[in-house]
Amino acid sequence: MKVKKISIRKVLDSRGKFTVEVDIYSESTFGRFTSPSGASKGKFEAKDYPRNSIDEGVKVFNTTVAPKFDGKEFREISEVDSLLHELDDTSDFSKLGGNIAIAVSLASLNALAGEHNVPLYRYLLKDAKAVMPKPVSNIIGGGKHAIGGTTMQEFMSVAFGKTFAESISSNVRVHEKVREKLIAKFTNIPIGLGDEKAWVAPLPDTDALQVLADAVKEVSDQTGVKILPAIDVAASSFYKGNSYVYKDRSLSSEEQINFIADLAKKYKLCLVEDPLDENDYEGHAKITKILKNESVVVGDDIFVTNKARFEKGIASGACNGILIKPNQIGTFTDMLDTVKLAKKSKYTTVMSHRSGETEDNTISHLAVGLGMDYVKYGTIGGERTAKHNELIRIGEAENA
Ligand code: 2PG
Ligand code: MG
Repeated sequence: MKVKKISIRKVLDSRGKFTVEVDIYSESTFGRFTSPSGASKGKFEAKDYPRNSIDEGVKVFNTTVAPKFDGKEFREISEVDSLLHELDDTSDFSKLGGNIAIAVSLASLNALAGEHNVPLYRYLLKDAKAVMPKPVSNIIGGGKHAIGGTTMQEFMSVAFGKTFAESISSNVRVHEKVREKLIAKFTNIPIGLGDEKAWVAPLPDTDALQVLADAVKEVSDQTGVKILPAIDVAASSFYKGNSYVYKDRSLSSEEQINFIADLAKKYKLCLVEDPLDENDYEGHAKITKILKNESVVVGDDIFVTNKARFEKGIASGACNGILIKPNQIGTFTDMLDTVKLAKKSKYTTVMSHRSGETEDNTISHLAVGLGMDYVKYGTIGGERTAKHNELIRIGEAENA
């Protein structure tokens, strides 16, 4: 692919904040990626923008990135990503910004697939069979995604339907069922939606989990589809002075491990994400040992899609699953290295959106193209349905 034109613009994300979108044209094709942005970011993620400023990022793109890309020939995505690392030799993309780097990287990947005249997931799979991931859908939320909601960030449902369409429609029914339950429970309090369009209600975490579990059971009984609850604790966001500070309790690390492990067993949680602080490898190893036959302990903030942090986790037995967010690490190739290591190490893989999203559906192609086990894309809302609907289309095209 010879780059004919590369450009950047600022567009809105689902929170109404500006984010960056990169377009790449070659002689015969076009590729685009629009970066998402997180609210509960891991401390060790790539920096979104140089000096924390999107305008600075646009400036750096125009002065540093675009002149190097214009007219250049790339055969593989690894060549694009090497050039990005040449332009920014920091380990956290603090010179270019991780959101600028990932927009260039994934726009290039989309263009490369276009040059081959195939959808991106097929370009990545080559001749391999497509296997559809299972959706992990946010139903009740709080933490940094909503004011006045639960302390834990996400209470989710995971449906195991025969097709992706059947699975996501089961999760949507759980979302509807929880709405009915919350309206019945809080007759005088308005119930709203958080950043990811999960329900927000003034519930203690254990009550929220009970409401979710009841809804999951009812929908599963009605549809015959297996559905399990799951949580993203996002524990770093309420770890203060060596304690996990909930509305109704404050727990030491040991107590937090027991509290979460008991919930996982009682509710048969399919996935337990970020149960402990992002620095606590030892605690993550302990809870993984307790739960390994019952739940997948998924590392998000602890690993931040970073191979070096993940290697340390594998060596210490921390987690048995990993969340993958492309903009945490800044290039497709770096992300791919982490996914390959996860598969080699038999970790469960979950492709994830960010709380601030756009209508971009590239991550749906990445999830199928790289054979991820689960996708975590919220439930409803245009920026979330864009990704689910693309998976429905891919499932139909592949008869999978
Ligand atoms: C998470 C994500 C997505 P954010 O913690 O898993 O749900 O949230 O994008 O705010 O980091
Ligand atoms: Mg998370």
